[in-house]
Amino acid sequence: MARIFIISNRVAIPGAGNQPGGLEVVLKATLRKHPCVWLGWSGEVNAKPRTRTVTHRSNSYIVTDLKPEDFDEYYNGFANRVLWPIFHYRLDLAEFSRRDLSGYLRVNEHFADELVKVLKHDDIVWVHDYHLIPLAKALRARGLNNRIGFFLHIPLPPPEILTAMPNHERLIPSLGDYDLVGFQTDGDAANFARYLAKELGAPSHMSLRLGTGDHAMRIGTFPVGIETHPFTRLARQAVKTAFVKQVIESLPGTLIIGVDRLDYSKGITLKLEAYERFLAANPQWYGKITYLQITPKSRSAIKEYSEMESAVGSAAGRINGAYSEASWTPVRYVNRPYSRTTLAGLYAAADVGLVTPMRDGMNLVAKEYVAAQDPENPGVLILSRFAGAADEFRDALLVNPYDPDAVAVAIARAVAMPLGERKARHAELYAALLRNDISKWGDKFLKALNPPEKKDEKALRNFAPGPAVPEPGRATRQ
Ligand code: GDG
Repeated sequence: MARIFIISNRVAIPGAGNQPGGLEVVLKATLRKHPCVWLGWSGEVNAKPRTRTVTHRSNSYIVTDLKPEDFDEYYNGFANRVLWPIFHYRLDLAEFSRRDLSGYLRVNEHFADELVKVLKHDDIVWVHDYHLIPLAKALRARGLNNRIGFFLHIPLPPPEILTAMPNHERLIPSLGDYDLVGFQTDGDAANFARYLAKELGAPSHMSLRLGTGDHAMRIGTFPVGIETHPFTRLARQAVKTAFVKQVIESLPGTLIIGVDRLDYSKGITLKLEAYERFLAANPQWYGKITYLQITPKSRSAIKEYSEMESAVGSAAGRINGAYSEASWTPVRYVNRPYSRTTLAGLYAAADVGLVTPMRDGMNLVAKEYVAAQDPENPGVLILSRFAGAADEFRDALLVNPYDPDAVAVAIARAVAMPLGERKARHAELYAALLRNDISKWGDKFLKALNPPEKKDEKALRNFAPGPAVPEPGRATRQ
């Protein structure tokens, strides 16, 4: 049987104390169902990099170290100072350097070297995320003819933004070396198709020839989800644990929860500003409401992230300075991670889930919040229209995160929403969760990547083609 190779920047080895993040959550079901080999960076930086293999149940984990210059140029540099901001529509934060780009390409070559040592001809390769865009090209250059798929977890901006990235013409077309390129939303897929049409003249039925092999590249939409029922069960249990009970008892009254990695894409300071405006306009809530913001640190070595840490801390301090009483703290800002069980319990206890990223590929926190609610007395989800999840969650209170006044109004509406409306909205949101349960996601992608005969087109969700947008078809490389 063909083995499945998962390739991503970081590898979440079970029990190794990994940092929280969406990738681990979405791959869990695939790793449980199929024997997989997961290859990526160990998280260690070494002048003399080592590669090692760990086995856990039926899966193997191959992890390789990065050299100090690779860590600077590939990870902190091109991936997180160029691709992350630009793909999140933040051209203003991008800092391009040729040195970082060559570090990025070098690490992709290194991953390809490690892979060719272990790949067999019929293995299926599934590459994840923006760190590894040119990996298929590097593998094809080494003569590999395997099925190789790519899934982008973050948004893909329109060509008007993407083409402002220096050397985009070197990088983006290299996606043509994959057999299948998957996106979170139809909008992201359409942006890619528009890029291909504008920059490479791809005609509407994608007869475009890209790359060097004889593979065909197709585009599909595969929105990620969560394990809905297990998360609901976890939340039911979690509210009964001593720690969650203790936290909830210390937060009397109405509870608003936000859970975001410390990242500028998540819009945390604007969210605090919205809450501040809600407080200013609604004195009847003084002493009766708490906003708990859980924000584990991430990428602290990058300047924008350490600056954000102090900006978020001082916004929380400003609100507490202005509104606190001896008996009431309006914002509780926690800068550390919690266990998944604790998170589930806190979601369940919260009356409002406040999820307002300025741009997000999907946003699993929004999905976890909905899964954790008691259907007989559910909380209200306030969701940014710029999160991928907004495509499926039409029954959330959708907001523009750039407009703190509007978000403040949505908070006021959420905390006063009658039970009947809360139940009706929650039922729709829960049904949407089940439609895209993560247990089906990996299989959908893998089936589309490696179709039994020619039934592959059916496994792809169509995206709405706009003008000059090619339909999802085949692009053959010469
Ligand atoms: C990327 C894309 C896309 C957060 N704090 C803690 C913790 N978390 C968990 C959450 C959730 C996950 O991390 C975060 O997922 P998101 O989807 O919200 O965001 P990213 O990490 O930016 O993920 C995103 C995702 O990939 C999947 O494709 O949705 O758009 O940016 O599961 O619960 N987990 C624990 N403690 C914490 O303190 N245990």
